[in-house]
Amino acid sequence: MAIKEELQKMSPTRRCSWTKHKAMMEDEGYFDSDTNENYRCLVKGYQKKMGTLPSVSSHADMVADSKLTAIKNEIGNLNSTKLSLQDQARKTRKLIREANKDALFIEEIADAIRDVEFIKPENPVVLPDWQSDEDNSMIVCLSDIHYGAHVDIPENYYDAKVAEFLLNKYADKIIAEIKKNHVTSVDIVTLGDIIEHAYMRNQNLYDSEETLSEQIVNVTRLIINFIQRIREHVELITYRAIAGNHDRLQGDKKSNLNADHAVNVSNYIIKMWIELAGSDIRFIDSDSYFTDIDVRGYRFAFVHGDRNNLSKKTTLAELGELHDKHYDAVIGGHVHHNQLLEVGENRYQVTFGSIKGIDDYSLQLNAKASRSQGFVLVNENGFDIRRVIL
Ligand SMILES: [Mn+2]
Repeated sequence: MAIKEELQKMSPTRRCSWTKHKAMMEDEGYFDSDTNENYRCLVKGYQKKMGTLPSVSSHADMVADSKLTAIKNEIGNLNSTKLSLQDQARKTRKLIREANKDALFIEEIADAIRDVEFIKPENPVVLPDWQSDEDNSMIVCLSDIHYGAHVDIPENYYDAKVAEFLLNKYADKIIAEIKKNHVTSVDIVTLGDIIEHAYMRNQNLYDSEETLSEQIVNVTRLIINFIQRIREHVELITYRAIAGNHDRLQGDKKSNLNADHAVNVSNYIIKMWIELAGSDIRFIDSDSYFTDIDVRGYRFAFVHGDRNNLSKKTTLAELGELHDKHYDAVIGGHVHHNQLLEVGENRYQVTFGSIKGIDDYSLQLNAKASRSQGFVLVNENGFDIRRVIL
């Protein structure tokens, strides 16, 4: 009504221009509900009244969230491309480094071998004791030498010289048992941690005396002396060795190749010594972290003890299941103290002590224990697990 009156008041030219203007607005969709600001405000006002209009802040969040997601996706795409490139570059660098490191390491080992004088093997005939009908077999365990460690605390002193002295003392005690028990064959089993290894824990860095290569070569020289010392009293001798956690050449347990450990290198040196120097010791190949021996109908399994918990009563049964054998005993080291656990009828889980003895680390753990090693005497009537205090 008001519009009609207004139009009639207008001059004819003005009336014409207004009508044209209205027509233009219609063409541009001014009165369309989708693009009409007034109409939109009307709808919003209604939504607000009904309580269905999102609040200002949550509306802003909705917009920001979708943008953020998009940005995140974009950055994510960029990043993953960048990371895979970086990863590849890192892997390549690592390969080059490792190849050089391996070559260096082999050279270092060769140098260390040149510097060390190995004992000349002798293979004497050992006559049996005619006075006795008894004859026994023996398994001699050698565990946790931690060669290269330097311990200087009120409770213990340990270094390379002490290691040599203790290994000789252990050999002599074994020889006394060999004579007493008329032992005619000996299986020597090294149970791991032959070296301290400089790179494992920060503390070990300060407690180590020699380089890694020197540690491996020098402890191998002592092991060879130990074997030869016993060989002078028994003709039939085998040697085998498994690795411990300290023998791993890389600190990281997961990244480690299975055969990448000091015992592997040591075993090669011992095999070379047997072959090149002419010893009649029999070297027995075994897995890196497990070996077993059958002696006169009894079966013994050997682990270091870091991967198998010898205090857990089911470990012997589990190893038997895994290797499909009935084991009479499983023997390990690692914990640096002597323990004998009967887990079935005449079935045992055993840990022998260490050559190294108490150190700062065991004091921190409140795990003091004496130096000890051990052996098993076996004959047709049974077996006897014994420790040797050093
Ligand atoms: Mn150890």
